[in-house]
Amino acid sequence: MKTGIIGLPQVGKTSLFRILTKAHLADHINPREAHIGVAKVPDDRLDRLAVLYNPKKLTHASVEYVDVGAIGQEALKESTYIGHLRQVDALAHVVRAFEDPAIPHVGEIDPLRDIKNVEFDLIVSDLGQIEKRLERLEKDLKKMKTAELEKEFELLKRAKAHLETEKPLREMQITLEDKKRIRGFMFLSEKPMLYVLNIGESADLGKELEAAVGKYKLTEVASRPNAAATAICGKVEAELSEMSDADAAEFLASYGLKESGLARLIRTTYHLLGLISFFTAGEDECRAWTIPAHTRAQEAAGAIHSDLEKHFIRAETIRWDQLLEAGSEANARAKGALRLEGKDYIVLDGEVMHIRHSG
Ligand SMILES: Nc1nc2c(ncn2[C@@H]2O[C@H](COP(=O)(O)OP(=O)(O)OP(=O)(O)O)[C@@H](O)[C@H]2O)c(=O)[nH]1
Ligand SMILES: [Mg+2]
Repeated sequence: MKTGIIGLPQVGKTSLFRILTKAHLADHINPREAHIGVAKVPDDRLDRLAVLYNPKKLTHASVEYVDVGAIGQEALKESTYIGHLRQVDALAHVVRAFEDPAIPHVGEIDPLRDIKNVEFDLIVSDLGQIEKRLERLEKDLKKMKTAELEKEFELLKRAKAHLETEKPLREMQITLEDKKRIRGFMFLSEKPMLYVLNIGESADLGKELEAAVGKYKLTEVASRPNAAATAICGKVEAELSEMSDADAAEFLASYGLKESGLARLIRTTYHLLGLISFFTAGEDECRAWTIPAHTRAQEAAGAIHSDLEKHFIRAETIRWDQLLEAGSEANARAKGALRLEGKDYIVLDGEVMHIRHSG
């Protein structure tokens, strides 16, 4: 699962990418080149399971981020730029809210205006693609009418009308079947969107971060379908990422923060992508596995290994906190807290599973 970091020039995209992925990029990187990196998904539940098992290896879930460079009508006409963006599953739009006269910005600090402008660029790009395809389809339909081509034609006409009202495709009502039909186009405005407000430093950062989405009037855009908003302070996060865990905790507390904005941002991305985690726990390894919400147990087993899916018999499962409460698997089993579930069981976020198989 990949998330593309987009935004206007000089809003803090690359800074965010560096701290998210702890990538040590060279100082003189080419801003027009895409950078790809992996971020660990912080998970307190897994950390606590690891305390119980003391495993040789601890593996968190991860999400990939791509820093594609500044967005704009021109950039969106470049095939490599748009190619990178099409590949991603979600977009994180970094919006500048920090004041700094030394760093240029298009006019006053106005996150909502920037959001509308970037949204508009995405819409224009999708419209261009749809218009081209519709022209082609019209010609093809004159030669030969098939039910599938007609359906695609109708759907694209509807998408075009929707975009012409300046609304992104992620807000269009669409059946699952139609969603599959247009998947191949990888429309930009269809991707789930996380707005990331990059706010300035302040003594009361904890409160400022909480209040930022409301303060910059993003509550409405963030409540739309397939969208969310979160705030970070890039400057503080950059300092945090250089510290030891103990120093970081003290630093966070001094700002009135419980966790880093980054941890929250990664988790929000994860949820926006419709992903959940289940765990496997043992003395060798404690590990988080990523699956889409509403996944059946048998398919979930496939996230670990395809053989486990093929030879699936049952899943032994328990919620992470129930396992911790029981103190050990043996205790949990004795208490009857360990359940045996079949292949159609819908796995829940935070369950610990053992897959029984005949492989
Ligand atoms: N004051 C302040 N400056 C920041 C913050 N985040 C980034 N900057 C500065 O803004 C400048 C641009 O940061 P980048 O992370 O390179 O921004 P970008 O969006 O990747 O820029 P382009 O790729 O050129 O579009 C740098 O000088 C950063 O140090 C912040 O939170 N506060
Ligand atoms: Mg950059």
